Amino acid sequence: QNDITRPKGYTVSWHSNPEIEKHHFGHAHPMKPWRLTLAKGLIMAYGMHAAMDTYVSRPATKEELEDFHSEEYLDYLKSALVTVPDDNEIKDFNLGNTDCPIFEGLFNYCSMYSGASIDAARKLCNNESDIAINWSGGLHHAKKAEASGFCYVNDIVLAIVQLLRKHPRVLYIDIDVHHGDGVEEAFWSTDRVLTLSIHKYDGMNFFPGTGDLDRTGPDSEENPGAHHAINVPLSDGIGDQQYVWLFKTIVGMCVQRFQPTAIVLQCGADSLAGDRLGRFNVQVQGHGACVTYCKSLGIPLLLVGGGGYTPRNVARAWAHETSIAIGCDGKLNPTIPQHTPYRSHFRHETIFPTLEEILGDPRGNKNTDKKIREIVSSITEQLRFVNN
Ligand code: TV1
Ligand code: CA
Ligand code: ZN
Repeated sequence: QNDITRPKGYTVSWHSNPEIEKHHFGHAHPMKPWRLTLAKGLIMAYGMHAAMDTYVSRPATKEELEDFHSEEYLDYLKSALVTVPDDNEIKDFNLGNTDCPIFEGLFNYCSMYSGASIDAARKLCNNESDIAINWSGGLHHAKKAEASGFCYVNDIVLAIVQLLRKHPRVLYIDIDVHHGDGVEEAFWSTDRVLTLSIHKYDGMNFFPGTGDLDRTGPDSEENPGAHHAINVPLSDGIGDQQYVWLFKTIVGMCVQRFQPTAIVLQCGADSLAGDRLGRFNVQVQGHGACVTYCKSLGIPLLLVGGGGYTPRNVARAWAHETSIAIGCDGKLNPTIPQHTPYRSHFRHETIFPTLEEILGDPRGNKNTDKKIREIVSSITEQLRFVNN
């Protein structure tokens, strides 16, 4: 049995609101907010909530949302009527297409997940929390006045804006399989935020089509943001060994050069093996090792969710990462990465997975060790220009 107690010497806060999970993007849309219900089911079945300060988050206010988004965009988002998605029509603010449909309660959904990230950031600022968690956040593609890739409001940007009130330097790390373009763009011209995204890159063949290795910040050396964007473009099929080595090596170098006073880790679970949209072969263990490494740095840490399109794998990853945050990983019975989730929490699934299905059909690894080393040397060169 599990006897889960509060971690000694530090505090973990969990920010969520059951309202968020009830929204639907529409039939066949890969983004399923009910994956959060699955994750919460596992976290609570293990008794992990007893080890955290749990907060029911509130919707972000208009003023808070305007810290990043334009008033016109927010007004439109609030008043947008449910429409039939139509890709051929060019819509205002990139809203109402197949990726970003207008659905029932859309504005409520956006303000709720954003409120949770803002609350989480404030807890870190007040020193009331050392690791703050919002699995409903992490929607990294949203722009100032534009929805993009299932993201409407950029809760990460809003949370970082809160952190910057107290923290001189914030390191943003993004392990979602997609490029964290919205966050990168928002802090493109500042040297107070170092953005690092690891993602699949294949030119315009993989969304959003940006994030090549040479995308390092504004071209002008006079611009303070120069060199403060780091991109790690990868090919299909990368596994735990290469991924975790890359993560620790690059994050280690970034922390040494940049000396962040707070870290935001976007834990998009679409980088896991077997994801419906992703192409990587990272396991729950490898994904979790990234969280373990960030925690070990002893810097205030904000964990947010993101992508993740095979719901049972998303739930297993975020439950496992919650256990890492509170320090009970490896002590759970059954251990999350190995066990097949039990029926009651997976009643939405019609087909029960075999172990092979959970681990993902072995995708051929297209990433050579040589290429991985080249990425590290290029970023080593880039970081010579970053100092604090
Ligand atoms: C409705 C129904 C929408 C089925 C979208 C996959 C669907 C996709 C769907 C889909 C899908 C994308 C593009 C093409 C841009 C478009 C949360 C016009 C089976 C953070 C967002 C990916 C990832 C967007 C978000 C991408 C995140 N892929 N079926 N749409 N062009 N959009 O390629 O980073 O995880 O796929
Ligand atoms: Ca990424
Ligand atoms: Zn993604």
